[in-house]
Amino acid sequence: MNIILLGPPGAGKGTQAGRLVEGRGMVQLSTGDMLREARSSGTEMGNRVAAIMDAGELVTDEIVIGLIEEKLEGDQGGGFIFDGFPRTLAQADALGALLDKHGATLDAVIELQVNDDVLVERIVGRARDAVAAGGTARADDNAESLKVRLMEYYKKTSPLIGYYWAKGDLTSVDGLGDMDTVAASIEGILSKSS
Ligand code: B4P
Repeated sequence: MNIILLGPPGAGKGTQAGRLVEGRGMVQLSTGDMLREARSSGTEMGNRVAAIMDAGELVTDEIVIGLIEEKLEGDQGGGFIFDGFPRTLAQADALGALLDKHGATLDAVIELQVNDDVLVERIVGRARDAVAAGGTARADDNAESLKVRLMEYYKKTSPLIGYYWAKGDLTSVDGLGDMDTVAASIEGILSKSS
């Protein structure tokens, strides 16, 4: 089973993907994690994406699609969770073509719905917790970058809701509940799709 977790920054895509890895043995493909790994490795590509991410903007489709393409060559295990990918219509088209190429299907697209006030609270909370624990906050977890991240989401990513709805793949989930409640809603959807 291959699924997409869609939603604004801080909606809980990464959190819920982690639950699905534990509970269902699925493989998480987080483009955010891949890009953070690339930037910390100091490669040319990593240096290029660092400034874009810190400003809260989307990294180019070409780079992100290339990262996903590499991962899809690997073992499919219990199926893929696309966490934070696709984020643009071009990425959605590319994912469709890549899945076709591998003879794979997309089984569900789950949209996590959370309002802006709660998103801001969660991201600011994550930054505060990281500092309180003696670490450093993610460079893009600040009010200024978050404003850009939200604008990018509404402008470039939210059109994917209509795109997948028209294909009959989309289910929306209330992402405002606690983590266990959201996880139970997702499990309910996936057990119907499998
Ligand atoms: P991501 O790493 O994907 O980060 P995100 O959207 O901010 O977070 P997510 O929704 O996963 O929230 P999380 O579970 O962590 O992207 C970072 C950047 O990478 C982007 O801005 C962009 O620059 C770049 N990028 C990534 N993918 C790209 C692509 N495809 N194309 C172009 N650029 C791309 O949760 C956040 C917080 O909320 C956590 O502290 C968590 O504990 C808390 N939380 C989660 N669920 C909760 C709940 N139910 N209740 C209370 N708190 C909750």
